[in-house]
Amino acid sequence: MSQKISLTRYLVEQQRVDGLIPSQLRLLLEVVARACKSISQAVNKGALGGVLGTAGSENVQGEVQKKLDIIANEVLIEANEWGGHLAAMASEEMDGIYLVPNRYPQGEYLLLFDPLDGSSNIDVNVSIGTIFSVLKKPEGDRGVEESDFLQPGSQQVAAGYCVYGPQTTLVLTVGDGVAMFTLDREQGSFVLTEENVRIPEDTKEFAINMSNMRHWDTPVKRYIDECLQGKEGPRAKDFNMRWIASMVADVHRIMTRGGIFMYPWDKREPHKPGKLRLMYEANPMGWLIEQAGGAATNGRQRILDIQPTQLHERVSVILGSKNEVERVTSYHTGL
Ligand code: AHM
Ligand code: MG
Repeated sequence: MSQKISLTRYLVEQQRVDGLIPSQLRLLLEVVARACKSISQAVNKGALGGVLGTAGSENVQGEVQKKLDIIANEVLIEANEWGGHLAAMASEEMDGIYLVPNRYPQGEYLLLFDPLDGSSNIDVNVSIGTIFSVLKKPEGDRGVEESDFLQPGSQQVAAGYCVYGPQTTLVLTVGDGVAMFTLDREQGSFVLTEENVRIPEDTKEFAINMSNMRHWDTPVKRYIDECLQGKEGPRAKDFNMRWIASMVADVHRIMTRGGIFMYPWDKREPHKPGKLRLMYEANPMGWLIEQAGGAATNGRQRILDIQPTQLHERVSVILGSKNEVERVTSYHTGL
C-alpha cells in the first residue's frame, strides 16, 4: 500500500463514502481500538509491568482470572463508558451486564467482549487477544436489560479482534468484508495493512485440542481420523496441525492462510454445548470468518443463526475454510 491509511481515515471513509457506519458506531470502534492499544502496552510490559500471574479470583464460568484478564476488562470499560455511544456492555469477566452510569449520555449500541482471550498463554509469552461484538440496542426508552443482548449473531453491526503477538493486529468487519490494521508502535496508530481478506476455501491445516480426542463425538473423530490418514486415506492429502490455545491467534492464522478450527462439544462435560462462549467469542469470530468467505457452524447450524438464551451461553465451534467446515457439518447432519 503506497499511502498509509489510518484506522481513523478508514472509518471516516466507510462513514462518508459508503454510508456504512453511523458516526456513533465509528466513535465506538475508535474507542475500542484505543483500548486495545492500551491493553497491548500492558501485555508488552509483561513481568516489568507486574501484570503477570493470577488475580486470586474466579469469573462467572468458574475460571481463575489472571491479572491481565481484569486489567483488560477495566481498560475496555473505562474507555467506553463516557463517550455517549454505548448503552451497556457485557464481558466474559463480568457476571451480569454493565450499564453505562447515569452521569454519562446513553448511546444506541451494546458492546460485548472477551477482554483477553487465550488467558492460559499470558504468562508464557504466546499470542493472546481481545474479541468484541457490537449490537444495536432495541428501540424504546426503557433501560437496557440482559435480555436485550440476546440477539443472534446475524444482528451484529460490527465485530473484531485484536491479536497481541509479535505484531499487534486489529481485524474488523462492519459487514463489508474484513480489513486488517497493524499497530505502528512509533506513531501509536493502527494502519490499514490488508483489505478484502479472503480465506481459501480448501485447506490442509486443522486446529483442535487433540488431547480431548477420546472425548469427541463420532463425526469429529471421523473427520480428524481421515485427515490423519493423509495421502493414503480418503482425503488423499497430508494435513498439518496447529493449536495455539488462543482462539484469536488460531483464527488469525486462518484469516491469513486458511485452515479449520474446532472446539467441539465433548464428553468431558456433556451437559455443556462446548467450551467457547457464543456471544463474545463464536459470534464475532463467526461473522468475521463468513465476511472473509469462510464458514462457521456448531456442527448442525450456522453459528450466526443461533438464538441465544443466556449471556454466557457456550457453543460448539467449527469455523474456517468453507469446504472443510461444510464437510465436518455434513458428518454431523448426515446431509
Ligand atoms: P479463555 O477465553 O478463558 O482464554 O478461553 C478460551 C480459550 C480459547 O482461546 C482457546 O481456543 C481455548 O480456550 C483453548 O482451550 P484448551 O485449554 O482446551 O486448549
Ligand atoms: Mg476467550
